[in-house]
Amino acid sequence: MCPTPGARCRCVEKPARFQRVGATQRTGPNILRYGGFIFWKNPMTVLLALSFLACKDGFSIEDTQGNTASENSAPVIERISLSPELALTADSIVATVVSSDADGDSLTTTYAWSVDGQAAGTDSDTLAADLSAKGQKLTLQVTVGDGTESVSDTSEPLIIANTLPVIQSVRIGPPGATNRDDLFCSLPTPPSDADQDELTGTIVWTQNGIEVSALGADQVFAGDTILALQTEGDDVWSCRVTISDGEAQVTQSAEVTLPPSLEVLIIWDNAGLGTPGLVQALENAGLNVTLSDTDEISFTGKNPSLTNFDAVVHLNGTTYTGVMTESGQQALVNFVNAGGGYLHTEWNAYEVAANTNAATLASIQTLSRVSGSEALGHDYSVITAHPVVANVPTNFSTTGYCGGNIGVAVKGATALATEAIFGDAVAVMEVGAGRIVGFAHAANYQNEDSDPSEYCLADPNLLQLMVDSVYWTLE
Ligand SMILES: [Ca+2]
Ligand SMILES: [Ca+2]
Ligand SMILES: [Ca+2]
Repeated sequence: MCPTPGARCRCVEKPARFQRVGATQRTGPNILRYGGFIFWKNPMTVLLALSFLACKDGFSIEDTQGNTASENSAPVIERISLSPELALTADSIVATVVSSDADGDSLTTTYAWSVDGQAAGTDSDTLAADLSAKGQKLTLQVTVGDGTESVSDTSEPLIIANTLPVIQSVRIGPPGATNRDDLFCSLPTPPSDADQDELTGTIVWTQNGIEVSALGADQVFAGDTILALQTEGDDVWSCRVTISDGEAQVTQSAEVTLPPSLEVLIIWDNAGLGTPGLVQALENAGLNVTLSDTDEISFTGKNPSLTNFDAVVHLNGTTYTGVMTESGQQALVNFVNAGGGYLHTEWNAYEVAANTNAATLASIQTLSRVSGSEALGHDYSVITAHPVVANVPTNFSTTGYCGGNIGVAVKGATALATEAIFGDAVAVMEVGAGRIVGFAHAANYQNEDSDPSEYCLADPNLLQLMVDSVYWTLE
């Protein structure tokens, strides 16, 4: 309005300091309506006309005495945006407000957040993360004032989205697992969810890329076990854990490659009788077992070659009638000196004592001979703590026929167990880089007419001793 009623008024440019930043040159009429400068002669016309006089931005009404009107332009809220656009439970929400004032007035902004329609009580451009959670709807009402007038506007609603569960890591243990170990898949840190959603999960094992079920415990959060009997040397095992919060799921895997199985050669006295049971026991313990091409008497060191074997089990029971070839004996001695494992049974001591042709074999025998024995049932006692005897009772009896050597451990060997008739019945010795375990029992001797349940090699404690012996020789 004209500051002096009835006076002549016009629109004049405001002093530059009041203009909006960015205003440059203004051209054209300064009057918003009725363009051009206006002088009014008729007072009635002036009054009527002045009620319509409005100046463009940056111009104010001034009368001919230089008095200016106090007309205010209200601030304008141009934009309210909330970020992040994909907001999660753990996010603080930040508002960006763009507002302006045609008069260049300094502006104050106030904020009123609401969460699901309830005032959040925060007058700040930031809503703290703990004031909102998954699924809640946020709006922000902004009020901008220029000291004279204020205007309000409300943001578009923002709904807090689901946060994925978190799996920190998946692990397969134990460290350095072999095919003798149960494999255990676990989450060292429990899975979490920022929304506190209830979590469910699955574990899927694959063996060389093929899905298999665990035979052990099946608890995603407590861990899942694959039993050693399900594993083989060179296996690649993968454990894939999937955790769901009901809306979305995450997956993480661990993988382990088992070392090759150890290779064991059985040089047999009889490939039947108790030998298949021994093969089975060794294989169940994770060993790869090969039978020699011939019986032990005919073993030459080339049927087969020992090159690819980690350990040799030498059964010399029913074949007491002959001594292994000299080249076979020498191959075994070389094998042990080079670090191979060697298990021998009787009648090695008998042949060494009775036959000069067995002289080469003598250097890898742990027992000397006084006499021999044939009996049904034997009573063993562990006398020295050792890995070889760690998994059998301190005292145990066998019920089958185990003919055997009566004697004592040779110089340099350590007796681990005795038997009531045999004397020293299990003895260990290290030769060169190799390890030897000798047994007084005579493998398949005396079993040709036995019921299979009476085979010496059917005895579970003797089989356990032989399995543990193979592993000890290869530690
Ligand atoms: Ca203003
Ligand atoms: Ca969630
Ligand atoms: Ca023999």
